[in-house]
Amino acid sequence: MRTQIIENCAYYDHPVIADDRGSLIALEGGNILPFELARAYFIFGTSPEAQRGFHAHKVLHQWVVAVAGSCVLMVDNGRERKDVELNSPKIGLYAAPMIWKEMRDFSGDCVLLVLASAKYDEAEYIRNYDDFMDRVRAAANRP
Ligand code: T46
Repeated sequence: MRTQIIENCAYYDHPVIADDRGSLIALEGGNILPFELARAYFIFGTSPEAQRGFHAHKVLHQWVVAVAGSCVLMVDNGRERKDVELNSPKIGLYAAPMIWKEMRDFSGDCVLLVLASAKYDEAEYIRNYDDFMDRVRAAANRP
């Protein structure tokens, strides 16, 4: 099931394959994920005071899963912003390009898995919020 959070950002229930041995979730590029998978990374060992993110991506699509523990992810498309608690491996948050993200309130056991549509490219990040908003406004004014 898809639940829209804000425009261009939604969370999805993962299909869970469960039997008496436990559960398995498979995420395939172009099938469950609305992009082909080029990179996976994960964030762990975060302190409860840590804040991460504070950027948007020009072209990158991402799928974010708290495979263990929990954290709060703030998503902002330049028109609206919302806090989402990620606290289950059964939920994936999809963020299209041009979503500003901030992460906080990590539990000590949090492992945040991120699946991405391209390899790491620092030039593709927008790390300044005013720059992000300028780009949002420019896109809105484009015919
Ligand atoms: C995002 C959120 C959810 C690499 O060398 N390769 C990589 O693939 C990544 C993701 C990062 N790095 C380097 C770049 C920095 O020197 O690792 C360092 C920490 O990265 P950053 O400060 O961007 O980490 P976060 O947690 O603020 O943001 C990360 C991702 O960068 C970002 O794309 O959406 O997680």
